[in-house]
Amino acid sequence: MSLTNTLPTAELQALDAAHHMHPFTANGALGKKGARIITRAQGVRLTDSNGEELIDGMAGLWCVNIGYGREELAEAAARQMRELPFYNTFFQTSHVPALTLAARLAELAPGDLNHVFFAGSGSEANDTNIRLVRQYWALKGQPKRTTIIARRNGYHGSTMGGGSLGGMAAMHAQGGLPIPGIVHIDQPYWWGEGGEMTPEEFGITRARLLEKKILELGPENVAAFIAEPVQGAGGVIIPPDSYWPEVQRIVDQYGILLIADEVITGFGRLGHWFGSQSYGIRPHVMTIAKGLSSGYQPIGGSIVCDEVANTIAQDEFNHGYTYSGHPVAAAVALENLRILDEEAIITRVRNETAPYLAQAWARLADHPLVGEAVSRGMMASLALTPDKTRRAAFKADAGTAGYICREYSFGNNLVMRHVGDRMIIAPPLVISPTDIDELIARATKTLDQTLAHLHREGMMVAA
Ligand code: PXG
Repeated sequence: MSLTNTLPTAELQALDAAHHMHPFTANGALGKKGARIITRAQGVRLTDSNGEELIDGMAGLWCVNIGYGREELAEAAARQMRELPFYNTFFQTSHVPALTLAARLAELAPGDLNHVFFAGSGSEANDTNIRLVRQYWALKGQPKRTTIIARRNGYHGSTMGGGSLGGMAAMHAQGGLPIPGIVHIDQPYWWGEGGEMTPEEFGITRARLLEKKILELGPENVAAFIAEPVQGAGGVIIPPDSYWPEVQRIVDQYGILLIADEVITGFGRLGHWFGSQSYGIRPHVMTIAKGLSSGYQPIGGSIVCDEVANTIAQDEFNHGYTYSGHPVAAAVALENLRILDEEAIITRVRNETAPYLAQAWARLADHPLVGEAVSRGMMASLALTPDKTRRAAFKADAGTAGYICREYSFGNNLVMRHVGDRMIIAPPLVISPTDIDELIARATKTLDQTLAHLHREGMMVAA
């Protein structure tokens, strides 16, 4: 049985509208418009139910690192389903896929990040991290160390824990977030918030907010700091070079734990296995998901250093998920890691395609609508602005221009997202220079159309 193209598009859209509640969506409005139905994919391209072909500039949702259509992963899943489709790892049992994947991750992860606690997603893994770091300090005889410092406009998932660690105002406005014991400091977003400072000065200033917050709370009450090496969902915010070294100094000085949320930056996106390696940071815990399986199966986890894991091991850790280390997901992840490694995909990103993308993308900064065009590895973003000389925001509500741009982009068969008035891409790591050229051509056309639209509607007005 095939689940694709069983019905005409309009009927699929009607069923979707009637029964399917989409995440992060005003479902009433989408129901009227109709969702775009994606039916198949190959390489970096998606096909929709009308037969249109799109370049997937977002690698699914920042996850399809090896690209679509890799038979080996389908085979790995089928083989594992036949052999052992499920078993748990709770009650003194283990299985080969989970233990092999844990060992492989220990090999790949830097330093003494040698232990893995599995989850089904990045959100679940961050919920694990909250309990893990608090339990660590409790076992160290410092039970008051419970507060976790995170950042505004960071994203760490959508569970109660993940959504609380995240600093998304729109999420905190709903459902009673954040939970107690989590506080936020400002992000290192120079273009939007740096004022008259140089990026380097601003990076130091924003890093020192961590120190200020630790001192305000009392270091004896602080468990950990969590951050993404590069903010993804927040708009691909690339921190100034001065930021991470100063954060590392502060974390070391006050002896708090550092959690690097590598859900997006892990598995090659920044040209190394982990973003922490790109920035030279030494986390105690890394959150992983997405690129771990290239999205072919839902799987996430926490990679934990010797000191934290050995301490946690002293007592029962009352935490876990049915699907922690799911054998099919683990088998698929292992096959994905094999392909990333043996095909030298990450090396190619670092030495060839990321520099190529960086050059091509940077040229978009010449466009009259673009205030900055930045990239790191296979993550890139543009700031749309009505006045680039002043790094100005639009008079219209944040996200109005960005949404218009996104609509043109989808119309041009390029999946490029907007976060407020920033446009973002994070294509599969296997994208070729020719496809990068095509992506840039569609993005340029999109910017031209958006600029014409904003002029027409009298919206090129600064706040
Ligand atoms: N941490 C980071 C850094 C993420 O980007 C999560 C945790 C949560 O992972 P799960 O697997 O629970 O979704 C993420 C997820 C967006 C968008 O709009 C980004 C994510 C998820 C959904 C939407 O860019 N990132």
